[in-house]
Amino acid sequence: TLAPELKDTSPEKLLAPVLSAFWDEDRSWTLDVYKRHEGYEGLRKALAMSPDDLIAYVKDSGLRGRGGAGFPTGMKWQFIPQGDGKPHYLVVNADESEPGTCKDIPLLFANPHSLIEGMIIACYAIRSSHAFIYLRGEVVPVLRRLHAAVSEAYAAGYLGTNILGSGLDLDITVHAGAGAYICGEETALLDSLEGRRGQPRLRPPFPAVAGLYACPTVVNNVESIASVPAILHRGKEWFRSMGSEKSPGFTLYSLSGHVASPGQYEAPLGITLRQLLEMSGGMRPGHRLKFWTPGGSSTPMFTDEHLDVPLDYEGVGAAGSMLGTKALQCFDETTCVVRAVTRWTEFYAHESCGKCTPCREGTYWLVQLLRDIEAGKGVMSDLDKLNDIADNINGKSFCALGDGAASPIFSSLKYFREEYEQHITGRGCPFDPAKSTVWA
Ligand code: L3W
Ligand code: SF4
Repeated sequence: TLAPELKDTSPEKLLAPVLSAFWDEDRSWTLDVYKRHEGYEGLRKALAMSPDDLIAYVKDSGLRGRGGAGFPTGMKWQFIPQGDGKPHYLVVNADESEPGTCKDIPLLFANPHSLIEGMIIACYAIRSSHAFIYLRGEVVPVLRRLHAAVSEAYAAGYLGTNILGSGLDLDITVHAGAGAYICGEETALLDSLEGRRGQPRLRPPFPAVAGLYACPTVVNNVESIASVPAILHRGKEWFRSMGSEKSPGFTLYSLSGHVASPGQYEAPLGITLRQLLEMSGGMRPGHRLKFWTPGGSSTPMFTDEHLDVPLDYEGVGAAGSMLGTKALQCFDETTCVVRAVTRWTEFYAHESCGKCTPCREGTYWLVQLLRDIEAGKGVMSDLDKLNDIADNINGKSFCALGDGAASPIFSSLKYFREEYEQHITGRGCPFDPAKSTVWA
């Protein structure tokens, strides 16, 4: 359900970039280059509105969170109580760690000012004077770029006191995490930011009511906030002219795996994997698509039968998965699905924070079974056991990590049960490891 003007599926139309428009330009991360590309123009428009009108504007644009859940951004801002006498906080979740997900880090590396401008706009809307960026700790070059960009913004009067004469005061703190996947879960992130071990909190209360230091807090993904300046500058109608009614706008799709040209592809929501592959050069030469994830390993996998599923929240949902982070990991026919699922499950078992029993024990048990099956030591009843354990994790865990761990088990058994059975009857993996390039 692409907007009418986007029925024109020429590459120029579908890939007209916004967030990634000048990533290839020399010193794209600097304030000078950003300002040459309409930088900080959206902020001027935002500051001319009242905070309430600004929230309504972002709500009307239809922008939905790009961190995995697709929650309406303007509605999240509106949840922040007003006149409560407490400080309000904006926290940007830059703890990108989901397997396959790799859009926020390149965005921050190449264009950090789009995030900073979006943060100033968001803080004006929710009446916050202190914002945080919680960055995945391993990406030191991005940390340096962010610090440099924040310094540039202070020097130019976009941060600090009385920003652009508007009366808005704002400080931004850049915080590097210590590399735990669970700290991408918003409440674990807040605990970590407060100096505690990152473990999820019970919700409700949601962060909008009691977040950082028990104060009203908006937690948004990098890409969500970085999309806001263009919406202000070019208008909500422009944003709504892309994508579909319920999933408007543009977004970053991350193509990885056995594709000819892996990378970030910016396109309207609702594009299909077939279109993205056609435009990006397809699978690697001589190979065909076997399975793929629409939004990282936590989203149920798809097969080559799903190439025409519109990649928006409704389209992917109707086909039985989630759009998630739009991390399109593509695997060809040389890939052993049992091996892939084993590696993902090892990741979840390693990253489980241990707070709740279904996830802590269940992911460990799944790994034992999968390793046995892969090594040719499995028995047929293991397949029902896998399903049963995943069923006891899914919906019964404390946070979404548990559900994410169950996803690849369910979907791989749904589409590739025969391949599991081959491992059991053939007493080992039927794939030639020399030909499979994944995770040697
Ligand atoms: C106030 C209410 N706020 C919901 C807010 C909530 C949150 C947002 C979405 O997980 C998914 C997960 C991963 N009052 C509210 C409210 N909110 N009701 O809305 O909440 P939720 O619970 O739907 O999702 P979540 O906890 O944010 C995100 C999936 O994304 N995922 C993971 C991606 C991984 C990364 C990464 O590596 N950094 O992003 C991929 O698909 O499984 O289902 O802000 O507070 N009544
Ligand atoms: Fe921790 Fe896993 Fe439970 Fe989430 S589901 S709280 S990661 S043990």
